Amino acid sequence: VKKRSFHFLFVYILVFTLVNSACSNGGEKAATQTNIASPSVSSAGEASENGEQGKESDPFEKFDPPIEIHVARAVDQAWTYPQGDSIDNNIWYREYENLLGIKVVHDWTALAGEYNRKLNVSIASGSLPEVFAVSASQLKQLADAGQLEDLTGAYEKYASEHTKELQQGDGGAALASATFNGKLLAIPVVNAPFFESNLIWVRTDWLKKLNLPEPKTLEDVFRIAEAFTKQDPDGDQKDDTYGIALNNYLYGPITSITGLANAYHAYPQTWVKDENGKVGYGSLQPEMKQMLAKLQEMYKDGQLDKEFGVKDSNKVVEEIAANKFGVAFGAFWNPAVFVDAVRKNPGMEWKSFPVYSIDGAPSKASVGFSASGYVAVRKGTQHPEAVIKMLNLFEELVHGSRRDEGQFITVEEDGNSINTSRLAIVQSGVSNDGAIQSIKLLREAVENNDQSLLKDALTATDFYEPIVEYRNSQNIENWTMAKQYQGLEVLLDNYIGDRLLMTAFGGQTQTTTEKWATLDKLEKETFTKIIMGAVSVDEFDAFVGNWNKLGGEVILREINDWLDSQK
Ligand SMILES: [Ca+2]
Repeated sequence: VKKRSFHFLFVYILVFTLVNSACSNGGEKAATQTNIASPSVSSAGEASENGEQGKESDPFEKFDPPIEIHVARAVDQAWTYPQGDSIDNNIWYREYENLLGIKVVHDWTALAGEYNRKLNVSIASGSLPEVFAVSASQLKQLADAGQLEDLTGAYEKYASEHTKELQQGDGGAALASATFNGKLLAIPVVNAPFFESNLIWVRTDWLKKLNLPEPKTLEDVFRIAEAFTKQDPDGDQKDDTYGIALNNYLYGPITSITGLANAYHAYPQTWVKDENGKVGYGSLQPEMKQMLAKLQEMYKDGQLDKEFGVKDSNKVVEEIAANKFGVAFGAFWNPAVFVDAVRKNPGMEWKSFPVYSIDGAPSKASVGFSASGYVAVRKGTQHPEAVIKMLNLFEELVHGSRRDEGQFITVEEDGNSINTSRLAIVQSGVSNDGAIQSIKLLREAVENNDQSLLKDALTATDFYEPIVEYRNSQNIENWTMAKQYQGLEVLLDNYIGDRLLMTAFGGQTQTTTEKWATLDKLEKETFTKIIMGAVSVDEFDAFVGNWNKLGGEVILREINDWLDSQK
């Protein structure tokens, strides 16, 4: 059951382990620039529509005679292959050759943990392969050095309509992040940060017990947290429950403070653009201070666990199972971590609500960037369009009309499920628009009791049966998926359009690499001390100054310079 509940995440996240691992040099932060258009791409679309190129190009046009493409790639020792296959000879490479006339040649492969170091050696020695995965910072470095092929023309000419739709389903932010001085210098691996939005999860069985209505405002949520602390919602006549569950990491998808910050219009751990287009750091916003003051007040009143500062999210989840908490801010998929608690405590029930705002102005959900990595092409490569064709093929076989779950995504062999989609050289995901469209189709299918309405859904199709079954039988086996779906509906009804605040930058600058660990520690330690009342709320102002002094100011300058270079 657990495996199944996470399957949804697999589909749109774990497929990209390859490229992700290639760019996780210290964990590049993900982010977006919602209001930076992609000039090259949008003007490109117009040009081809106007028939500038004459006739339409075939996105799958086969190279004749066949060509060789020299690639570098990250592999993992834990990967398994269908009988007879290998990293050098697999279903994707054969399809590239048969359908597209592209023969893949490995210049080198490296274990995922070694890939970045090895690529940096290739960059330094001027011996780049033709096609390779890069992180945002490697992309910037190579772009500055003029070592990358301009893919603008190849993308205009060969990207299929389907590919373009998927690539631009985030408003164009991912493509813009791969565009320097109007030139598209890499293919972004897009994903849907839409799914990261924090919701308010509430134990509705406790609401019933205390005769409280479901929350409709943030004030209601605070009242509920107080009642859950003081009115013995678990009925054991002991003062042993708290309001809101928090963990010592403060952020993340489970028992996080991000949702509450969003309620105050604060966007911690996010690069936020101001009205002049300059990027600032959301954790420094004055609204953050107000939110921390509220948490300090709740802590003082016994509504937060006195020891949250030493408990990680696993520990907090255990305590949820021990009936300690009835409110938590977290992602739509949190039922996957609550389900063990529900099994242990028959009658425990959770429901998600949108993050209501402190002042009536609609809250926004702050989320990460829509590109998690990039595939680049060395300058001078004879056929840069090969990567576009390989991308078209991936989108077609994994997210398109030729979707082939049993061959190009996973292969079942001897009772084992073998991931084959990760073997593709160019991969990408479903972006926000595609994800949102899929949930709309899912809702239509569920409401009409008609599975055929799922038709073109790119994600979420796994949800249909468990939701319907849960409605019929209330079986715990389907609880997780049914409750996640309830969360997805809240996302759909609240966090689309301008209520989704994607971080404005997804890269890592020189100073981020050097100073981020220090700055992040300073942030979390200060905020934890404020919440616990160990220091005054005004310590926040000193923190802002220190953060800037210890490297933050330099990082913000670097980010703004970087973004300026992409206009
Ligand atoms: Ca109690």
